[in-house]
Amino acid sequence: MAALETRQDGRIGRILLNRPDALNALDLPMIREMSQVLVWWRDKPRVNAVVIEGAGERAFCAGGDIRALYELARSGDAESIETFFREEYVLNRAIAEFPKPYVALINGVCMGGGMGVSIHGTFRIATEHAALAMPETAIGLFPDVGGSYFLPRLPGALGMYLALTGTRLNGPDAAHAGFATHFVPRRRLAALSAGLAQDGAAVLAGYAEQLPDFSLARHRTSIDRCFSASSVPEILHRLEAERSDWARETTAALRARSPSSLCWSFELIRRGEDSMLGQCLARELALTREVTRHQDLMEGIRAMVIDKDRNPSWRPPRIEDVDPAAIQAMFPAS
Ligand code: QUE
Repeated sequence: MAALETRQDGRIGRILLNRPDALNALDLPMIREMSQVLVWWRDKPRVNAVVIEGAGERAFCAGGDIRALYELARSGDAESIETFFREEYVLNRAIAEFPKPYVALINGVCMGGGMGVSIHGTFRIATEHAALAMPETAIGLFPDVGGSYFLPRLPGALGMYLALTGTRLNGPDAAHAGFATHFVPRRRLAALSAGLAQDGAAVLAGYAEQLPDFSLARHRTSIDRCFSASSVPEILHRLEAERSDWARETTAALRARSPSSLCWSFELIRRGEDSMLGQCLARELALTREVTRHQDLMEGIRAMVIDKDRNPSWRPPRIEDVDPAAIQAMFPAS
C-alpha cells in the first residue's frame, strides 16, 4: 500500500496518510503527491472539499521524516535537506490558500509537520485521543511549518508557551487553544467522515461536542505574565517569581530542551507576530539552513527519535550561556 492514498469519494477528495509504522510521518514523496493532488482537486468541480486522515489508531501525523533528515545531515547532504523543507513549506502554503473546505480529522498524535498539513486548512476536528503539539525544541529544531505564523496568533502568550515547552494538547484543549476548530468524540468520527462525503462540510456543526473546561485555564494568567517576557532568560526569571508547582514544572520542562533552540525559537516567533504566512515560511526556510549546521539538531534527533534515551547533551548546556548576538545573526534582514 502506498504511503499516501488519494481518492474521490462522493463530493470530496480524500487523503490518507498511510505510514502507520512511522506514525504517518511525512516523507518527500508524500509531500510531492499531496501537492499534486491539491492542484488537481482545486479546479475539479466535482470535488467540493478535501478530507485528510491518518491511518491506524495511534497517529494523524507525527511530523516530518526526522529519521531521513538525520541520515541526510550525517552524510552532509545539505541540498536534499533544503529541498525537503522547501517543498514541505510550499505545501503548507498551498493548504492555506486552498479555495475549498479542507478538513483534517485528528484522532491521535499530530505534531510538527502534522500540524503543518492540518492547521492551515479550514477545519481541524480533534477527538479525545488527539495529542497536538509543536515539540521541536526537544530535538534542537524550532516550530516550523508556519508555526511562526500561527503560534503568535493564539490567545495571549499561549503560542510562545506551547512553542517553547512543546506541551501536548488533547482534543478539547486543542479546540480551546485554537489548534483545533471542533471537538468530536472518536465514536462519532466514522459517521462524520461519511457525512462529509455525502453532504459536505456543512455537517460538521451537527457532530461537534460542547467543550469541557480548558485544563490550562487556571494557568492562563501565569502563562501570559511569564511568556510575554522579552527574552528566554527573562521568562525563566518570571517563572521563578511565580513560586508555584506549575512554574517549577514548566521551568524543568524548559531546562530539558535545547537552550539554543529555545532562543532561536523565541526570536522566530517574535518576528512572526507582524509577518504574513509567506514571510514566516521564508524566514523559517532560511533558519533551517542555520540550524542544520548546529550540533544540537543531530544530538536532539539522536536522543529523542533514534536512540530514544531522552538524554541529549546540549551545547551550550545552559540557557544563560547562549550568545544573544549569535542568535540575532541567524536572522539576516528579516
Ligand atoms: C520532537 C519532534 C519530532 C519527534 C520527536 C520529538 C518530530 C518527528 C518525530 C517522528 C516520530 C516518529 C517517526 C518519525 C519522526 O518525532 O518532528 O519519522 O517515525 O517527526 O521529540 O519535533
